[in-house]
Amino acid sequence: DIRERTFIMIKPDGVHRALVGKIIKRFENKGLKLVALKFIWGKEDMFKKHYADLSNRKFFPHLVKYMCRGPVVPMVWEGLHAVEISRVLLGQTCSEECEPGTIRGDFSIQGNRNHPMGRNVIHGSDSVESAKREIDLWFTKDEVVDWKSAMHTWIYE
Ligand code: DAT
Ligand code: MG
Repeated sequence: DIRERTFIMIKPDGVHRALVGKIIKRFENKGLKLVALKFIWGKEDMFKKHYADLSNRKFFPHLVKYMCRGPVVPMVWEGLHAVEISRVLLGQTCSEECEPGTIRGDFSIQGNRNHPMGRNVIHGSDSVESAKREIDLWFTKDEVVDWKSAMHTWIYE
């Protein structure tokens, strides 16, 4: 589905480390299309909802606190298999195990199987269903823009 959408969020460490432009460029380079973006300092209750499926994990309060530590950049990107392709661009959850060439592999250092930790720069939806839920949580209908890129016919045949 070339209209598939995924929810991506640059985390507070990505913002503080001035990686916003570099990260956005990677999604643009791939051929994904930006359909929504904002710059906000997220509130605790939003991150509790966002990470609701992890709420019974021991690291949950730590994770929510980290996400509240600074501004974030929530975005929606659209394109063929956007969810899966974006997860590949991101790399694994654990930064130490990420391939170079991925966002987490290139821009973050700490985190292994035993201690995944939080400072992994970016969030990306793990399924089409969670993408829909996350997009609805962070954006109103009006904030997600339907448009056709001038490059469309040179990215898809
Ligand atoms: P991902 O962000 O790759 O989708 P996830 O949804 O399983 O990973 O977890 C959300 C975030 O929580 C992840 O980016 C880092 C943190 N995290 C995950 N597992 C953890 C753990 N066992 N200990 C500490 N932090 C963890
Ligand atoms: Mg996840």
